[in-house]
Amino acid sequence: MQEVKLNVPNISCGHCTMTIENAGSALTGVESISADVDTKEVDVVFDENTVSLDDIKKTLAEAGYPAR
Ligand SMILES: [Cu+2]
Repeated sequence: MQEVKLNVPNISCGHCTMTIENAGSALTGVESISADVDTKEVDVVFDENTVSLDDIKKTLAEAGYPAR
């Protein structure tokens, strides 16, 4: 299991955090995902044998929230 903190500059409200969390947790291998509107950070815990960090970043970008 691996944990990363992503910086996602365009988180602006609670709806954004919900969109990110829903998109991320729909990915197989993502154990937990939590977005913070104040810090604009997304904490992701994932199984690196099942899903790659690139896949997670791609999914978030497709949802409209590219990580920096
Ligand atoms: Cu928003």
